[in-house]
Amino acid sequence: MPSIDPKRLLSDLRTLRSIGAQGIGVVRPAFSAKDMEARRWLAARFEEAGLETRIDGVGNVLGRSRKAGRALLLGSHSDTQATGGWLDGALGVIYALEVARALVADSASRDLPLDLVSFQDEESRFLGCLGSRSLIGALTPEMERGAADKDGVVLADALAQAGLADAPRLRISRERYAGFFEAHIEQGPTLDDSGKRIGVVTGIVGLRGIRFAFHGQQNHAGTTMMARRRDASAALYELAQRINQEFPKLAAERSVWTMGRLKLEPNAASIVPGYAELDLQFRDAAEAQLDAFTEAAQRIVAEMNARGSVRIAATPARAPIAPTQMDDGLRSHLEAAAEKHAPGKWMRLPSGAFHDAGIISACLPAAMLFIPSIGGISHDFAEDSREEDIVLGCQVLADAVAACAAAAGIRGL
Ligand code: HGY
Ligand code: MN
Ligand code: MN
Repeated sequence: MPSIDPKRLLSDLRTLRSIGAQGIGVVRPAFSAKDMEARRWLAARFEEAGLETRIDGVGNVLGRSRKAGRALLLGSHSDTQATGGWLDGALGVIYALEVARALVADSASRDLPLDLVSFQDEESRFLGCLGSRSLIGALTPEMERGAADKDGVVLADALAQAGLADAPRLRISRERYAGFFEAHIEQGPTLDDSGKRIGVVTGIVGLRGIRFAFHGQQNHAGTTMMARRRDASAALYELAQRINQEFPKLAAERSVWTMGRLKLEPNAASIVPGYAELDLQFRDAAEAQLDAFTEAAQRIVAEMNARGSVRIAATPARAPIAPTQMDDGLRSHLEAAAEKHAPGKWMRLPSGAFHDAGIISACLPAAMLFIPSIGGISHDFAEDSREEDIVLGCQVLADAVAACAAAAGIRGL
């Protein structure tokens, strides 16, 4: 079986971390200068590993094996949240690189065609999983036209700014790949709390976002009596309160919802806000549960609008992501490798975070491996994992990929 090189793995993870580093965290938002610098660095590493590599028209880095025949695809994303941890996405991209190098170094797997990818904008600066959607042909012109970041920068300008506007966009095909593996930090507490070292993902949550716009009347905070007000902020707080009262009655075991972004205009202490915005995001493993939350939110808005003082408009805040199940066949190779390298120290679990594997699974069989996040922290500079778990996870992935290729009759030529 192939053996990974722990020193090389950790060294490349640390080098990637240094591109966009801010203290212990990383700031490498999609299409930023640091993001593109990291993508060029990755492309050079993929080329060194013998792959024919391109950065495509939406910023995906795709390294294709020069060996003929069906292949396996491995990877994750290298863009980060605005306050990103050093491993979210980066772990899976560097694992893919290290697994490819380990397999080439092993006579039994030397000729296996492995393609590597770093997807673009998984973190939804413009559009969640933009790159993986593009690679499977699921990025529509309508989605692109409406895509803008929180500062109002539109996607087309970011593409031009990154020098990608004229680069061809790549597509992956079902015919070429027997499957896709993504390794990722868990980003939650389940593995860490249970003392497990490897997670094999059963399914990935779906997600929807609604943006509520509140249209009221700006006015003086001292002379405008309460009965005369059309206070956009008061309507926002009421809607948020009602969601926090009604959603728990509907929620399933792992349902979550977040109202992490709001805007008040003009955002001044002595002015009754005339305009406000609130973003609601909710997630669950079942489409029907997401429907129930959507209907409840729409009902609350209709009831509040019937009162007529502040007009509320609800629009999709982002492209939805459907819940997905991972492929049993690919999963079985991850489970066997986990049992070999971490007997009794692995578990099956659902993913509360969404991932590119959820998008790719519409086109290819997909499977995910998790390593523990210390304290379950992620999307925060403090995100971290134990070095021994980082090394173990990469070896488990290498074994699983080699076993999957053998089982799928992938030999390369
Ligand atoms: O939000 C997520 O689930 C992912 O980490 N972007
Ligand atoms: Mn991620
Ligand atoms: Mn993330």
